[in-house]
Amino acid sequence: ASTLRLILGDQLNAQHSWFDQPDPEVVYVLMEVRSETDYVLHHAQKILAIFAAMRAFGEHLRESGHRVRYIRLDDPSNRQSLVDNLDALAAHYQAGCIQWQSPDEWRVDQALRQWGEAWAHAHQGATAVVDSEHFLTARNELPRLFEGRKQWLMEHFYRQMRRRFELLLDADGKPEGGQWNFDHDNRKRWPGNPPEPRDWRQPHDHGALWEMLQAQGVRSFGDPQATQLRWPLDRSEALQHLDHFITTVLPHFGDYEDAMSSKAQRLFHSLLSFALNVKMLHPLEVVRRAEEAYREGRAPLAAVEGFIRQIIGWREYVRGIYWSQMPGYEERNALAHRLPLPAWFWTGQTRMNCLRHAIGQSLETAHAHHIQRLMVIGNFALLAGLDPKELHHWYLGIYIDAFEWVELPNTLGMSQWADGGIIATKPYVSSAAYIGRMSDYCQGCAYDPKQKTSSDACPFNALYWDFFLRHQSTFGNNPRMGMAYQQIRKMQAEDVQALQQRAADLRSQLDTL
Ligand code: FAD
Ligand code: DLZ
Ligand code: SF4
Repeated sequence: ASTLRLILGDQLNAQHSWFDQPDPEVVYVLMEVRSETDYVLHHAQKILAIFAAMRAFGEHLRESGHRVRYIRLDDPSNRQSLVDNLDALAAHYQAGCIQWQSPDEWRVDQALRQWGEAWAHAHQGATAVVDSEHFLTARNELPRLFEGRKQWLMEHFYRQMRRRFELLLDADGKPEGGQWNFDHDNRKRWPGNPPEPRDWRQPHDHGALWEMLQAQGVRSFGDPQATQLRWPLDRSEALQHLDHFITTVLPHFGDYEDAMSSKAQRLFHSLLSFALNVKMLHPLEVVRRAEEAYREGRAPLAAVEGFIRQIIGWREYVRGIYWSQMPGYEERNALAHRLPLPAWFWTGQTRMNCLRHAIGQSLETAHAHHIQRLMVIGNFALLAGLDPKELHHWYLGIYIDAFEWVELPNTLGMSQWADGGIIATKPYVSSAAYIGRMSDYCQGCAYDPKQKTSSDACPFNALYWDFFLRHQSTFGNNPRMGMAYQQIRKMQAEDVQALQQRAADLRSQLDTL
């Protein structure tokens, strides 16, 4: 009897030990299915890039001598769900054993487990779940690493990872440069120089794939760029992207990590999240390359440390949070926020320049960098009181790198405080002052960043104070938010009332802003 091995669309890891040796008894299975295209409304580029990368991976396996069954979306035999197709394939290949790599999403993990149990029982077959050989920590490791601690601080986790993988340590095992974290060096405004790196990535023509998706009625949004898709579609392209980032972009990553500009999109971010999340690149190879650039004097410590922290720190940490909180995490709504997303989330058509730019760029490229996601879009959503689950679906759909294990904790936890503060010790909110400091968005905005209550006042300002007023019972005693409440106590009653009135007006007409 043969063995079937399922490979999911975000498991395109050519280095996996599964592929060490071709085995004529083993059939590798990849499938394009409606259950995966339709669980949320996706950006067109996300579907195109995943399908194109899956197809390239199937080809690569075939060329390496493996047996591959690739089910295309429009294949007449396609039953359009992972488990229904597995049923049919198991019968077709008279499989005695079905194997899969640990899925990263709770929904898929559950579906495969339940199906596998029933199938093994009915057919006296065997199933096996193997590690995806990608992450640096085990799925359920986080609670143990934080045992006995009230707050699960990322920084604590990060230092353990630095030690465990001996990254940026000096000869005595102390942190390179005498400190673990150089964040305070990484908050510069971008003056327009050095110039944003030119987009050198090779465009791919996926017009035919796009036509197939349309003929099949797959719904999506955003600019497909079907004839010039620029995301890396196999490991060798991903390695070229990594090379380019390390040699020409990383040196400036730190300085402008938090900067935003209407004259730039990616600034000095790596654009590696898609390649990492579909497992074309291993996190350790990426961070070792960055460390090497520092050791050889090609990139400053603050940039390299900041970059490494995102990958061995935040990325692994949010995954641990996800698995410690699922199922049910997506239902959390600690601040009881219920407003629907304004229509301009789908068009970018708002007069607020920061949001027009951040959302417009997301629709155009399926990417926005961290501060755009957190301090423009997420910040506005939190201040306005948008429904966190609806927002979660929007983030899960729009970004090229969005997979639930990483998107959900970032959106619902870090950005919306909807988990009651597991990830963020205080909500990430700001008025126009922060956005004005970190970007040029406010110049040339229809709204005035200095005004609070006039009809042309920046909406962030009144919404900011109203947020603290509305949530005084939750945050009033939080020492990290004492400053804001102190300022409120100093305000005149009529000023407070004017802020609240302006905020109520704004919240009642979000679509028109
Ligand atoms: P860089 O800035 O170059 O960073 C390098 C790498 O570090 C990234 O590729 C990514 O793998 C990792 N990284 C950085 N920040 C984080 C973080 N907070 N959590 C996890 N990994 C991180 N990242 C995703 O990969 N998928 C998502 O769906 C996602 N959703 C987000 C939603 C919100 C509301 C916020 C605030 C952040 C989200 N992030 C998500 C984190 C981060 O914004 C992206 O990883 C980053 O913008 C990807 O672009 P880049 O590769 O150029 O990143
Ligand atoms: C995101 C996505 C899409 C759009 N389509 C597919 C697909 O057709 N087949 C597949 O195997 N995977 C797809 N994916 C990625 C999956 O959603 C991802 O594997 C799960 O979220 C598990 O993490
Ligand atoms: Fe955004 Fe307000 Fe600045 Fe306009 S004035 S760009 S809305 S922060």
